[in-house]
Amino acid sequence: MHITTRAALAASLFAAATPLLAQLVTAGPLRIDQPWSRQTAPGQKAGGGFLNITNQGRIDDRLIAASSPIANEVQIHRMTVEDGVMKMRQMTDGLALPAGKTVALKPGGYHLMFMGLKRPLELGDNIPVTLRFQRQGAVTVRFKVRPITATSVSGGRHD
Ligand SMILES: [Cu+2]
Repeated sequence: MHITTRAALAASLFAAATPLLAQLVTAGPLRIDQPWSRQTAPGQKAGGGFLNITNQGRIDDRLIAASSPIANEVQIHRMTVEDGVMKMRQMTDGLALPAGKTVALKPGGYHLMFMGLKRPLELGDNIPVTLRFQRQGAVTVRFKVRPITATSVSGGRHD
């Protein structure tokens, strides 16, 4: 009984880990790791984008904008708790990428928001997204679409 359960658990962990092999892109001193998104329901107009960005250089950089053909607009967001309520805020000045540090964009924290989706994000899609950095310029990476159950963002809404 235990063995069966453990085998099933191992199998599900493996399945969950597989998409993480996705992609590593470097742009000068910037290393962009594991860009991913979540599948969306029909009619859903916004979706989240997640990735890790490591600045391996000695000079700070900044993610200042992003765009994608699948959305009218891609915004940089931050999840905050205000009066006990989770809210998402647009970071209009972009996201600082300090020298020597990794910044994680993940559910519940910083993330990209695909606003005005032109079609649903489907499992297995690789969405092209162009990231624009203050120093490094534009870099296009592909966001792998993972199952909606991959993680759960608890609450959060756009003002
Ligand atoms: Cu958001």
